[in-house]
Amino acid sequence: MAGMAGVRTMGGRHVLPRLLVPLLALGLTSCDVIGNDSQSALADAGDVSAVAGWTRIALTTHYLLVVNVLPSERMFSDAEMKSLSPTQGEEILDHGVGDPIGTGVRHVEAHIYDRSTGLPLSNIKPSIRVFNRTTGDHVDVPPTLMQDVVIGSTDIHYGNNVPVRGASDISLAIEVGNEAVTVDGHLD
Ligand SMILES: [Cu+2]
Repeated sequence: MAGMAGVRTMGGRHVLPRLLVPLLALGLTSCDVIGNDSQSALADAGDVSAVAGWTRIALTTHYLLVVNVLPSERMFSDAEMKSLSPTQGEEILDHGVGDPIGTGVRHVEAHIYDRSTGLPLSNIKPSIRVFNRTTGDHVDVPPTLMQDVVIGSTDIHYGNNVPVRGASDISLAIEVGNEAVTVDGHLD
């Protein structure tokens, strides 16, 4: 797992939430999707699902979403947090499922912010579905509430590990209440 630390940093994932306040201050009012491809330079490292990832930002009427597709990440239960004291991965906060990591598995997650307060939400149940436009398949992402074991509560978000093969164009459909948004991307 140590080799993945650099990938996470290169993906810029941990920087994005800090940009949210200035983004909101700019008064973004449309539903434009701002793409920010962050394909890793480590793409020759073998399993592409372990090195590629990207981020999208999207707006609905009431919510701002930061959506990430990342290499699979281990998700730890309360008991595992205590017994293992992990230094990398995600802490499960709602006793939800944490599906296994592995080859061909991606970590799909959505940080969902209330546009009126700028605060991340942790009391909702979004639905997250991955459509693979290349294969025609789709998979539902169990919306487990979690946070990075190092960053903590400022990283609070929903998602899970799900199998999504490489060499695919995908769409992520996310619903929060009766508001929905779709973001698109490619996985090598
Ligand atoms: Cu996550």
